[in-house]
Amino acid sequence: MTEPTLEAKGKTMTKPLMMTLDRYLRTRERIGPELIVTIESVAHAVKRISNELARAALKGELGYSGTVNVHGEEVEKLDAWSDKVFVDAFSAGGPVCTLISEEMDEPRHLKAQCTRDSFALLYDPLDGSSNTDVNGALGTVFAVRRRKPGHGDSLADVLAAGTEQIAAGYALYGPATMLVFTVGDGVSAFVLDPATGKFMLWREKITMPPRGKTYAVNQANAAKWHPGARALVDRFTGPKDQGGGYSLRYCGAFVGDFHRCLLNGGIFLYPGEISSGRGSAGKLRLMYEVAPLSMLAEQAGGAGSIGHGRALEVVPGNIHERVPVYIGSAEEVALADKLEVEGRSRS
Ligand code: AHM
Ligand code: MG
Repeated sequence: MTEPTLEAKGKTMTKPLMMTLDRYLRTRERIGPELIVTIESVAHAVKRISNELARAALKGELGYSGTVNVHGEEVEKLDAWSDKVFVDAFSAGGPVCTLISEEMDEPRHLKAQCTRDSFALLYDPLDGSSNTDVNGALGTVFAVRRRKPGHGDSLADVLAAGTEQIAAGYALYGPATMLVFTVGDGVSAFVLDPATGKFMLWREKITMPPRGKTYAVNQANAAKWHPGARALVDRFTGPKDQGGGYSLRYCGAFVGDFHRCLLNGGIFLYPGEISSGRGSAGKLRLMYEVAPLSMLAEQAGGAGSIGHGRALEVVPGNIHERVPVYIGSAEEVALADKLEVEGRSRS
């Protein structure tokens, strides 16, 4: 008996485009030499992290490091290790002169690399790190911003709306390692070929379906949300003929849940908590989680919102600022804004 093909099982196959990341970067007019070096360094770091994750259990690298980060979260050994991979990749030269990481309290200034055309790299080295010990989905998120000449130690130029990002992307460490990014002219996705160690172009100009069939949220927190956020989820779980009939998909890694939305449509949300005592802050960080993925969402025809407006227009007060997030297909995100799920607590 012959094995049924994927097509015979009703799945669509996307043929890889057979172009290496190196070649792709050099054939895009929009990507200047500084940005090429920056994206290649991100790809190099991602490759190292991907290799390490594959062996981490055997090398005894799972579990906590024993320290707590700026967010009060226990740091996994692999969080700290992945952060160091980024620091190593960017400290050896290149156009990036400022590193801002989820794992570092303060920015790291690489003063020797400050030139007229230098960049800040903002990143979450290992997103979804509670999944490390259970071999679940993990990610890396990054964004590139241009630094103003003569900025010195001031961060004023970096603390700007997400519309100032010149590139943003993520890596997803799943069954395959993927690198997905935008430089402002559409979204491209690459797959790491483990046999050659090269990232190969898989898809470009990715379009997010305008509406999906799934929503992703940690529903166990529902009692702490604004009533508007609960109304949104009630809509998704209600009858199909009243806009419901959705399925719940939540993997515990923002990147993994966002990737599903990017390819299949739907929405990811992490609402603010009105009982937090800090207003409706949300959990996810604006500068290296929400803003980068919002740029990707918009570039693919989707949207990213803080519950009553475009996430890319939020001007951060500090590098680790948290915001509520509603991100994914345009229709579901517009519905969230219509229901004003965050009760306009920031305005
Ligand atoms: P992390 O960057 O420290 O891993 O935290 C962010 C993660 C997201 O990837 C994920 O969507 C969310 O936190 C899960 O949080 P929760 O466990 O509260 O559902
Ligand atoms: Mg994260």
